[in-house]
Amino acid sequence: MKAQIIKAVGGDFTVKVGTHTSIVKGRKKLKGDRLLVGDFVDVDFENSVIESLFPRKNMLVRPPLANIDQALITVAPVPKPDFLLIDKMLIKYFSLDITPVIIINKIDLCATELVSEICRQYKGVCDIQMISAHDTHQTATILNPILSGKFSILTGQSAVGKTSILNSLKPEIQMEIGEVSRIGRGRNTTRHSEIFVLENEALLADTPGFNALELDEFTPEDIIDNYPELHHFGKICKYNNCNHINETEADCAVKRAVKEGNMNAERYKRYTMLYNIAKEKERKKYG
Ligand SMILES: Nc1nc2c(ncn2[C@@H]2O[C@H](COP(=O)(O)OP(=O)(O)OP(=O)(O)O)[C@@H](O)[C@H]2O)c(=O)[nH]1
Ligand SMILES: [Mg+2]
Ligand SMILES: [Zn+2]
Repeated sequence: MKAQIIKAVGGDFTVKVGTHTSIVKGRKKLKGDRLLVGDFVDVDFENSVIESLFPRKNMLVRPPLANIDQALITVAPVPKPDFLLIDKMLIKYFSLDITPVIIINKIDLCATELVSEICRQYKGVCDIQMISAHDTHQTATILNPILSGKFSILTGQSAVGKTSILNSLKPEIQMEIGEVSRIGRGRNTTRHSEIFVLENEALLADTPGFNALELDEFTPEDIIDNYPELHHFGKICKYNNCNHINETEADCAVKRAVKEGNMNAERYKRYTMLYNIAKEKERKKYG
């Protein structure tokens, strides 16, 4: 029977079918395929053993998770957001067919500046929501409809409140939360992966925070492909293979959109940076 792995501890896998969960083992022949939390598997429930693995829609390596539908990119007024990091996350999730949603958390702190900044830069790129994880009612009202029926992950910088959001949505679990360190960076409290089942078949996993992300495997074309604004304006560019950097505003629709305020200039500037880094990497690799 088809089931989904929602937790893995040692060789024990917790699998879910509908509202039913049970703990099973993996067949020895599956050793070659490492089973991940999020994997769909065929389970022989009589013998409590996983028989086979279904193909994955996508997977993350750190933390190891499979078949993710949606990423809640969490930001907060403290620690201060790193916009380049947000852009890199967006590129990565778009490339994996994971729908990103920016969650502005800690709006009980002074967040108006951050809210307008995020809206200015990311409106039209992805959905943006505002919550305070300390307000459980508000968090549930806003997030439950977004999470319904999908497997989502909480992701983002350390100490933005990812675990607090999970705790707010599922008060009975109360995972350990960390303090924001004095330099505002946090200290990575969350370490293991497990999927929590919320109302309306919503699946949610917390992930450890990070403060850096490398897009090592991304080519310059991948960077372009996973920047939605470039898709939009790039389609009407005069040049077929325009990188939207070298041509003039008269010819490049993207540059024109930036000049006319239709594409955010900071997003564009960071695009050129990421494109050039990927280009340089390609040059070094292929001479
Ligand atoms: N004022 C305020 N503080 C919050 C809110 N949400 C979380 N915090 C605080 O932010 C700190 C970090 O919270 P965590 O939930 O551990 O953050 P995290 O993103 O899971 O951190 P890592 O697991 O280290 O990546 C804690 O001190 C929380 O109490 C909020 O909505 N408002
Ligand atoms: Mg955490
Ligand atoms: Zn162009």
